[in-house]
This record gives sequence, C-alpha cells and structure tokens, in this order.
Amino acid sequence: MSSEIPVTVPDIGDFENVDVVEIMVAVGDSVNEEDPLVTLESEKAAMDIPAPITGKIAQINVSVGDKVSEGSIIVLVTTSVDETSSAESLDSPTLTAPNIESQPQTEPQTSTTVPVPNIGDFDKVDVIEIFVRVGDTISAEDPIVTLESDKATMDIPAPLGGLVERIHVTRGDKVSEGDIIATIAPSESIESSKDERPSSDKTPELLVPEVVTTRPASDPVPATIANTQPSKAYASPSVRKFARELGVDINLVSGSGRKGRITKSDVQNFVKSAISSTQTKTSTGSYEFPNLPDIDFSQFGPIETHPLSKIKQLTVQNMQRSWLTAPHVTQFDKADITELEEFRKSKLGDAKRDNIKLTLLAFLIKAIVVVLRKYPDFNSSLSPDGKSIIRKNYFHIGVAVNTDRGLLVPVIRDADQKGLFDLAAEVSALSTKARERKLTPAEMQGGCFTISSLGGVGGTAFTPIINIPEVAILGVSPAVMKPVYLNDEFVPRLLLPYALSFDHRALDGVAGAQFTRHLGVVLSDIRHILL
Ligand code: CAO
Repeated sequence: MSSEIPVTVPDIGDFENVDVVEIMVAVGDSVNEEDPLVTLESEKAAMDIPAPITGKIAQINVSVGDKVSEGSIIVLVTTSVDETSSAESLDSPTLTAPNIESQPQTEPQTSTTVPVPNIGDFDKVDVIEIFVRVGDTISAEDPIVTLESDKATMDIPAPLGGLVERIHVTRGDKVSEGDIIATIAPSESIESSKDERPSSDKTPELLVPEVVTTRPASDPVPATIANTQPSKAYASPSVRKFARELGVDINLVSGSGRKGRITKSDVQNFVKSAISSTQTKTSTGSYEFPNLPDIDFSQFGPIETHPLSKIKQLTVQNMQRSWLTAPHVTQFDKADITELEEFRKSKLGDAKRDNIKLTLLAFLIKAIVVVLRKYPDFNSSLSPDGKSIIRKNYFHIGVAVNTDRGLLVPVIRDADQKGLFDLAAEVSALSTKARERKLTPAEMQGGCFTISSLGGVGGTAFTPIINIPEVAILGVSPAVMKPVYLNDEFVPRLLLPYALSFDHRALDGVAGAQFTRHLGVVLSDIRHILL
C-alpha cells in the first residue's frame, strides 16, 4: 500500500516569502531521503530543501519564481506504508537558514569575526568546502564555506565585504553555532593597507566575477577567459556537491538558470559534452600533443618565475584550445576610410557634448553587423559533433579589451539595434568596467563575433585567434595615410588595414575573401550601414 506525504518548507529561520529558484525533481522521479527537492533563495542565503523520506514524486506544488514560507507544501511524495511509518518517526526536514539578520550589517572600523549562524538543530556539522583564501577581497553575501549535516548542505555567506584576514577552519572540521569561521577586515582598512603597500607587492586578485564565455551551456570548455575564483560560481550547495562528486570544476560550468545560476542539468550537460568531445577526438583519430619538456632554465643563466594572473592562466588554455581546435585561415584587406574619418571628426563635437568618445570602433561594429547580415555563416557556431552549423539571428559583438590582468571580451548585445553614439558609449563603459574589474559574467557571454582592435596601439597587421565557439574574428590595425593611384594620379587616402581569421572547418577561403571585401566596401562608404 502507498500513501502521499506532503513535504513542506521547514523552519527556515526568520525568512518569509523566499524565492523558489530551482526545482531538482520531476513528477515520477524516485527520490531518496535527503535528496534535494528544491532550492530556495532569500536575499541573504541559498538553501536546499531535502526529501525527508524515500519515495516517488507524485506532485510538485511550486514553480520556479514562486515565493514560499515555512509550512508551504513543496511536493507530494508517494511512499510505501512501511516507509511512511518510519517517516512519521522522522522530524520534517528541519533545515534552518543561516540567521543572517543577527550578523553585523554595517562595516565596522575593526576586523570582524564571522561565526557560524543559527543553523537550526544541527551541531558539529562538517565543513566541506572553503571558498575564500587569506588575502581575498570579498563582498557581503559571498559564500565563505559550505557546511553539511546529515540532512542538508548550506553556504555561510559573508555578512560584510572586506579582506579575508584569517580562516579559522579547514575542510573536514566540525563546527557548531557560534564557532568562528573567518575574520574579515572591513573595506576601509583594505583601502588604507593598499595605500601603504609597496608597488612591488602582489595585490590579491579581486573576486569580481569575470567570466568571458560565448559558449552554449553545454560547451565543455570556457570559450575564452575566465576567472576561476571558486567562490563566484552561482550554484546551490547540492549542485556544488554534485559537481564535486563528478570531479567537475563548477567554475567552468555555464549557468542556464535565472541570473546565471548553475543547475544540476548544467553540470550533467557539461559532463556529457566533455565525454562526447573526448569520444569525437578518439573516433577522429586525433593524436595527443606531447607535453612541453620541463626545462630547468637556471642551468643556462639567472631566471625569475612570476605566477600568471588567473585570467592569463585561462588565456593560456583557451588560446591553445582555439588554436588546436579551429584550423585558422587569415585573410587580409584594407578599407579606404578617408570619408568615414572626415565624418567621424565632424561628429566629435556632438559626441563630446554627450560625453562620448567616438572612435573608429563604433563604426567597425556597425559595419560588421552589415557584413554579418550578408554572410550569416560568419554569425554562427559549429555544433560540437561538427555535423551542423548553428546560425544566430542576433548580433552580439565582442570587443577585446586589454587590461592589466590580461585580455577580456565584453559583449555589446544587439549591436544591430544601436546607433553609433550608443555603441561608442557602450564600448567605453564596458572597457572601463573591464579595467576596473567590474564586468559581470553576463556582460561577457553570448558573443557572436569578436573585434580585436590594436588601432590605438600600433603595428601594420596581425593574425587574431578565434574566440571559439565563434567562427571568426576581426583584427584591426592603425589606419595610415598612403598614396593611392586614382584617376591617373596618386592621391593621399587614409587606409585601414584589417585581418579576418576564420575557422576553415565552418567557412571556406572564398567566403573569407568576400567577407573582408564587403567590409571594405561598407567602411569606404558608410551609407551602406543604412541599407
Ligand atoms: N587607426 C587609427 N587610429 C585609431 C584606430 C585605428 N584603427 N583605432 C583607434 N584609433 C585611435 C582612436 O581614435 C583614439 O584616438 P584619440 O585618442 O586621438 O581619440 C586612440 O586611437 C586610442 O583609442 P582607444 O584604444 O582608446 O579606443 P578604441 O575605441 O579604438 O579601442 C579598446 C577601445 C577597448 C578596444 C582598446 O582600448 C583596447 O583595449 N585595445 C586592445 C585590444 C587588444 O588587446 N587586442 C589584441 C588581442 S590579440 O588578438
């Protein structure tokens, strides 16, 4: 005999009307006691509500986005009578959300110790993950550690932003309410300690989430540069645990949930893609590249070893991945931008009045959209199995930005719908954010095509590396005044050199030459932008 047991939201501390942000089960699923059913998220904490009994999901009473409070019914679980009777002897799930309200909300002048908040009836729970390191700069609400009892896992967030001065626990420790986890120095002391720091001192990397990725959620690898600081992946404790069990670095997984939250299926897709790409590799008979020999250069003379920033470390991986995955062809061309430049200069005053720096880049973005419309295969990605091409009916253009920590690629969304001034303002705002470490992951996702401009830097030509899974990238060099033979005489014209690197798996050489030539036509007469 079976019966249906309603599972309700347990005592979640002082929180009411908290959001349901993820539902991990479907009707018909078999669940074991303690399997997470849903994730709830208040302004201050995320928590999983586990199944109190083993059984089958008969009904789901909530949807993502619903607001629930203690006692709200989440699901009905069908269970056998035997299980019911044993379930009745169990308490309903008693997960208590961290009582954040009791923690300091304002930044004091002195360091603050962070204790384990009220975690309900639990005592001596395991510290299973530590997200911060001494010297890290964190924001209020960043998770510091994950605790796991036999009934629930929960993240303990920072009650205030600041510098992590000390971590009082290690993985595997058992903690109870009131035990000190970490000591945080408030932001003001960071500022003053920064001022005192000698310039040669290594500044700890800020924990601003910076993930440059244009890949679909299923892509096994970040397309380009990501900051893998562990505390920034937006995932519930159970999803983190699930990723850990599979050996997946959660920071490499793209979140498809609300606000970029990583769901269990994102982790599953990540693993599936990783497996299928390995299988593709094997089945196509590709070979392993030999590792670089580890040479002791000090035998030849004095050396210094400097660790790379996280972004640069990921650049190493991503550049190599792109270079080895996509057979690059680079097509060079030039555009006569004499008239464009005159027009740009005539608009500088108007732009300045609006506080906008109108550089060539805004025109390039606009022109690229026109050319992508004409040659849509450049606005696409290859499917991982190489059997289809996925055309994008939107125009999100990435712009490579040089920062002191490495290259970042913020994305201008829907560039086709924006005017020159808007594009110029957005480039300027995003590049400032990139340099100030304030870009969000969302601002670096979803790009279709990248422009890398060294026009303000120098050189005559370069061969950019494709930001896979995109299939092409434009590299732009400084425009130069040159004599051009026109109507039987040499006349000075401003020529813009550029190079298009494209993935020869997706595009052939004729297409590359047509693309670059049409770009030249559009830039030489920007009235084409209107067509
Ligand atoms: N030819 C001649 N002059 C150019 C030019 C070009 N192709 N492109 C830009 N300029 C000029 C600008 O008009 C500006 O002139 P003023 O200072 O007189 O106004 C000057 O060069 C500096 O421009 P900028 O770099 O500040 O602005 P931008 O909009 O051209 O570029 C950005 C913005 C973010 C792309 C750039 O600052 C940057 O970071 N570039 C480096 C990208 C990079 O590292 N790429 C290499 C990646 S390897 O594939």
